[in-house]
Amino acid sequence: MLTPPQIQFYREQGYLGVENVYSPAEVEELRRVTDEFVEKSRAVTANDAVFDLEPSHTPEMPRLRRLKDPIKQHPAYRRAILHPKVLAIVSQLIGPAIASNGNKLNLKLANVGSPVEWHQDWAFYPHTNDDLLAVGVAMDDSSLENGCLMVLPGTHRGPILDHHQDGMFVGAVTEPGFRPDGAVPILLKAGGISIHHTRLLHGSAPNLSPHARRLLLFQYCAADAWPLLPGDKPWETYAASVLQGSPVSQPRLADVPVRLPLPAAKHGGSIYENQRDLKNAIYRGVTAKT
Ligand SMILES: O=C(O)CCC(=O)C(=O)O
Repeated sequence: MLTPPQIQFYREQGYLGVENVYSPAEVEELRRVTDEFVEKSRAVTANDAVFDLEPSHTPEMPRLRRLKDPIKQHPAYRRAILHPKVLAIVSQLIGPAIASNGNKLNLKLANVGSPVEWHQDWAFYPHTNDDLLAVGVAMDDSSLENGCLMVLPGTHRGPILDHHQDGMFVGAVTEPGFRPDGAVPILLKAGGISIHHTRLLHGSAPNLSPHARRLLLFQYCAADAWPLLPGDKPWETYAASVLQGSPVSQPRLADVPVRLPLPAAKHGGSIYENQRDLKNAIYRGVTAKT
């Protein structure tokens, strides 16, 4: 459980790192299962509903960039999103009735891991209130060298910046002159978690090191936060996403800033695909070995 100072830090700064949440055995299982998916990706030649590949991926040298919707791909990931310690921590921050509006595994494999340009998650999925956060499960020690998550403290209390380019959503901040000055890293040991508020500005550099940085990302939201852009079968999808507590049909409306991620990104799919055409990339030129 979080201490009152940790909760206060999260409320003020919009993020938190918590060590020793997953046991070494739990991390080991996640690594083993993930290695199996990297093996499977050898047979995959183009991005699909499950695999997102680094541009340099080949069958001989499989370079899986993201495993999409991991909780549907293997029970170990499903167990991880339902981890009692994590649900207890998340309950302290957004209340006991919790749904999930997404999950993914960003691999950032050694020497090739792609960067994630600066963005606010809320720009991708605005809801009726902003009691949403993302938990990152560190499957490896994460450091500046292997492309740990970087955040701009306190920005969850500020505006939602423009994520559009040439009139289309592009999945990254496009405000002229934006620089992530004052960014801080969330450094973690394997088994620790990062937590960031849905409106917090964050991004991460490419992995220039010989050490993988696999980060399992679980998005949690208060069960009374409803997406402003529901997908297919809105009730069924929502009800199935409730992890703790009961579904509610009376969303809570808060006074929150919203910019819709529309018109939709030219390259649909993962954030890496969305950000492909970004002109003012912060990490362009910071190249990893291939
Ligand atoms: O993998 C990372 O370092 C950042 C991930 C992220 O922000 C995202 O996928 O939305």
